[in-house]
Amino acid sequence: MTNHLGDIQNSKAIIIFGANPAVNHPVGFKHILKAKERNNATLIVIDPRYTKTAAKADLYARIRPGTDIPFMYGMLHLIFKHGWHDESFIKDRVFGMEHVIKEAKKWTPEKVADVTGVDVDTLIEITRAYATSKPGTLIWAMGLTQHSIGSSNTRMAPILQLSLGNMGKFGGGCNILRGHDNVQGATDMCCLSHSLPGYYGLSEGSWKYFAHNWGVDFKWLQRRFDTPKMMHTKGFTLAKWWQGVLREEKIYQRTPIRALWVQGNGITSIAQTAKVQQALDKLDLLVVAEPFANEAAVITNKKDNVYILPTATQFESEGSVTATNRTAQWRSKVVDPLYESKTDEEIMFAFAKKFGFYDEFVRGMMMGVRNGKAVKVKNTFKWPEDATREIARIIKTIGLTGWTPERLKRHQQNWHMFDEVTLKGIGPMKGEYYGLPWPCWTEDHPGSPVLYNIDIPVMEGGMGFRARFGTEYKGQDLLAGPHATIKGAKVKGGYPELTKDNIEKVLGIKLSPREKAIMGKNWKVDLSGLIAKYALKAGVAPYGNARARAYVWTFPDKIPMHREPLHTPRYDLAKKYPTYPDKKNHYRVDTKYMSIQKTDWAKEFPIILTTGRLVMYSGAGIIERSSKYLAALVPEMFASINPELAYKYGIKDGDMIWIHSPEGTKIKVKARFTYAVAPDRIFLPYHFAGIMQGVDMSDNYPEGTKPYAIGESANTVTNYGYDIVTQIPETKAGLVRIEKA
Ligand SMILES: Nc1nc2c(c(=O)[nH]1)N[C@H]1C(S)=C(S)[C@@H](COP(=O)(O)OP(=O)(O)OC[C@H]3O[C@@H](n4cnc5c(=O)[nH]c(N)nc54)[C@H](O)[C@@H]3O)O[C@H]1N2
Ligand SMILES: Nc1nc2c(c(=O)[nH]1)N[C@H]1C(S)=C(S)[C@@H](COP(=O)(O)OP(=O)(O)OC[C@H]3O[C@@H](n4cnc5c(=O)[nH]c(N)nc54)[C@H](O)[C@@H]3O)O[C@H]1N2
Ligand SMILES: [Mo]
Repeated sequence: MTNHLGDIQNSKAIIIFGANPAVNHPVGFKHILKAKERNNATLIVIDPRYTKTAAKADLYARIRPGTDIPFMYGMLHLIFKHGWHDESFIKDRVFGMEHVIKEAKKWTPEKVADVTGVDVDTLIEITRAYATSKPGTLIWAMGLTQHSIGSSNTRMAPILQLSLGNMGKFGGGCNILRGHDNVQGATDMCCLSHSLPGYYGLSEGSWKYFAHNWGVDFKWLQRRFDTPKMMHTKGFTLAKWWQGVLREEKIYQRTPIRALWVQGNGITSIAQTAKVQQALDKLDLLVVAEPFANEAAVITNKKDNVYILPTATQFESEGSVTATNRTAQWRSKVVDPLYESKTDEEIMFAFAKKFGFYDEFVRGMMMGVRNGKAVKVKNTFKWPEDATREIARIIKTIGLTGWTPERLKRHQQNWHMFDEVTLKGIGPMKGEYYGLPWPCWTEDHPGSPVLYNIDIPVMEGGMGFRARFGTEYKGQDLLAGPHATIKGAKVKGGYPELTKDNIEKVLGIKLSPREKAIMGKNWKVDLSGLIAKYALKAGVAPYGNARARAYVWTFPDKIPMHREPLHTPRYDLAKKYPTYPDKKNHYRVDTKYMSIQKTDWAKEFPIILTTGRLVMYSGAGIIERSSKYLAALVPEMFASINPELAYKYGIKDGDMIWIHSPEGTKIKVKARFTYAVAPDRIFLPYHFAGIMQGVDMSDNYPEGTKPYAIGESANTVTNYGYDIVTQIPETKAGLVRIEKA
């Protein structure tokens, strides 16, 4: 999120692509409703389904899944044609918009209507309403990301905002509504397979920075890997770990995956559940550390070496968590862990002890900084405070230096002393923003509630775009133009990211020999804190002030391009807008694109499948299905189906139907009539598990753990397909065939 939920109350227009906050973020949705009521904001919803969010919208477009890029190009076509764009913003703060303008010219409203299914008048009406009411905020969530072109979608939306000058503005920005409690924190800590915490890459330099900060020998870290090269190689992702076991597609590591340790994932939430089941069966060892009876252990027929470790919940543990808008919250324990359950950290510590690396695992929490170097400063640690201190000490990239446990606890104790729209502190909290939204550059910095805002000083949360990719590309300036000076900054216009070598020149200062001796190489690894200190003194952010890149020379598509889903109902369009060639070694496994799309699947599987969420269930659903009261609200798995489509197949409301996927898998679920979905598509919630392709797995639940509701998993029939950059599964745009059961 570049802005935050309260800030949406400053918006004059709100456009939502592929998110259903009325259901999935009902508390946050109140800010959107307030913007409507108090600010007379126009609410626009783009969704293949008429959702509860759409029901509150002024304008709604029923888009075909996977065609948001054409829709947004259609908007840009009109924006540039009518001169609704922000010329000076683009000139000073954007790189490569001319390439986008060229592509947008091709997307006439008629062409967009053909591809997206949204009629010309609706596109025009939506574009005019959005482009002429500023500031406008753009919201998205899983409807944009869960596609083979998900990463292009997530570039396209900011480009739309950049064209209108809506970035770095109160009431503007891209507000991506995140998922789980603390999912932003989990991402920031990089519970991911291709980066270190804080988005530091896998280069030797990054590993050495962490080795130094953890007080461990780099060589020791290197020896944890099969070969030194593997240390710099992306790992498997959650989306396709099972291919590491099954190896039906070529994998790029010496040995297959033989053990799976699950700590906080439902497993049936992963696409290709039938393959997941096969992989689980084939494992040597399966461990789930869980508060509930994780259905990974239920859908497998594996009879030995399956362990369920009772794990405490968030209410039985303490520490900092990060909210969707980059703010930190301190959370206190409500009760001690119940029965024999242990907290997540206790389990991890026990694991580290058993495998002989406990000392290395915890040493980072006993380190501090002396003379710009990380050194061991004590012999014991205090959980969780010292974990938070370790994070604050190391993570410069996103500016977590200011997140000390003491500050976070003060915010927790003063919840009532902050304004909900500005996040500004009142009384004892004056001068700080609630939750110290990152970047929070130093212990004196108040946090940054709205990213990339150059209209306020850096000491009040201002900054430009990060100068991450050098100062120029093929002779063109990548730094911000002369009119994009951050308010109050000593440095005019754009400037590069600060390093030990350039800081004196860029800021016009003179460092003492001692300062030079203790300063880190650049702002990302400067443990001395001097770079941040001098940057703030000069009124600039340490990471530079550059142009946002609309054109990215390192990506598969330099500007976002429409590519049809792998399983498209419009085979004619797949010829015109083909997917990528198959990709070798995509997170250690060959991944199919064109070899899937070359078949006209729609002939046999003519119905579009999209999946998503219900308000009373979450994720894989085991938590809520274990509650008698919540399970009673939706006791059975179902498919939302338009009566007109159902009629064609002789299906009545409440009938059981089989849904078949191109993968050869099938599920048996109840048909539920609704006009929310169009007659060419069905919708499945993905919160059920416990029944696999018609087979009831009830006997596999350990005694007393069977939830009140079980059902087929939607992911048994979601289609094969993965994003070209992130590998997120294409669970929002597939094809199926249905029949009456
Ligand atoms: N009650 C509840 N709340 C939750 C969760 C939950 O499971 N239950 N999960 C949490 C998590 S982890 C997350 S990530 C968030 C997700 O929050 P959302 O992204 O809002 O969740 P979804 O319902 O999966 O998808 C949103 C919408 O995208 C639409 N959509 C599908 N395909 C497309 C497309 O191609 N284009 C467009 N424009 N729209 C499309 C769907 O019809 C759906 O209405 O919710 C969080 N909140
Ligand atoms: N078809 C389809 N599939 C999807 C999606 C979709 O829209 N459509 N959405 C995707 C998205 S965005 C997401 S985020 C995933 C979500 O999918 P999951 O990550 O599987 O979501 P949850 O069911 O919330 O899983 C969390 C698990 O952690 C356990 N747990 C809860 N608290 C704790 C704790 O404190 N410690 C430990 N160790 N465990 C705990 C819960 O019991 C639960 O089993 O699903 C993805 N899958
Ligand atoms: Mo999510």
